[in-house]
Amino acid sequence: MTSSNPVLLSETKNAVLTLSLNRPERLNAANDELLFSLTEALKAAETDPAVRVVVITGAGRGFCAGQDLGDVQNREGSTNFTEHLRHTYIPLIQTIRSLKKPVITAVNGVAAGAGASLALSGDVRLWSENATLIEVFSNIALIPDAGSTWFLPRLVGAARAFEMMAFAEKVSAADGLNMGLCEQVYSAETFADDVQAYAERLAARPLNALALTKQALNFALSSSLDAALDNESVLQQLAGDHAEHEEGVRAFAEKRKPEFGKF
Ligand code: T3D
Repeated sequence: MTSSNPVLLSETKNAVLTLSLNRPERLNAANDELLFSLTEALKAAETDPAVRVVVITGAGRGFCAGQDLGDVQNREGSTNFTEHLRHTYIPLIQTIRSLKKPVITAVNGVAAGAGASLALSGDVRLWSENATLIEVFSNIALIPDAGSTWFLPRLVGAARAFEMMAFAEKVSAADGLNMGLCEQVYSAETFADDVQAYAERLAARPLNALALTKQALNFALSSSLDAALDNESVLQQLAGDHAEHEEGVRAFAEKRKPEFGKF
């Protein structure tokens, strides 16, 4: 099923919802309409039984060039950055991180500023060989926002994150893979098909267990080992009580592949 909003294209195929940021002439730089549309589409996906995995990608040659600087220039008076972030990027990143379905960020081209934060926010990050990531904020004398200060040091360490943020240099796909900024790099020609195939493989996995796994990882990233161990024991109860678990165990005993897709 395909539907379109001028700034966000949406297509569902084989349980995979692909949301494409659609301001290609601005490398999908984000305006408020785009940020609100994306957040709303993600929230709708959470309760849509036809969707098991969400892919966020960009139309054209860019993934997302961050905040639309044209809009910034058109702002009247002094900008309330805190309010703007609280109404736009913060709910978006929180929605991605708490969504009870896997979110893949499929980085087809340049991801800059808040676009880099968005690229890093996925449960899985798949890059095209044409993808680049730039913590570009310091070029306009801002600090990294939309989660970059949380995601990046956890992936590359604080000193490396600081260097990337201070110099705003482009990271290539090959370097991004070596640094752990993405899980896979695919050829640009086959990128959309490779992302779809990966997403469909993920969609066949046990969705309730993956949602709880995501919840456990989110918790563990900012907790002590003792707290994480205890949280696992609580979430394991929720996984073990679900019909998916019964299906997995029965399939093992019957020497067949589990059919998680029906739950
Ligand atoms: O609430 C708040 O406002 C605070 C939140 C801040 C969050 C942020 O994200 S701050 C960071 C904002 N983003 C940037 O500073 C990135 C600016 N863009 C660039 O540095 C470069 O465009 C790129 C490195 C991303 C890509 O370079 P390149 O050479 O591949 O492309 P280009 O030629 O620069 O851009 C192509 C077009 O996209 C161009 O338009 P034109 O000349 O063809 O009409 C360019 O102006 C436009 N574009 C690129 N980025 C933005 C943009 N237009 C508006 N806003 C952008 N961010």
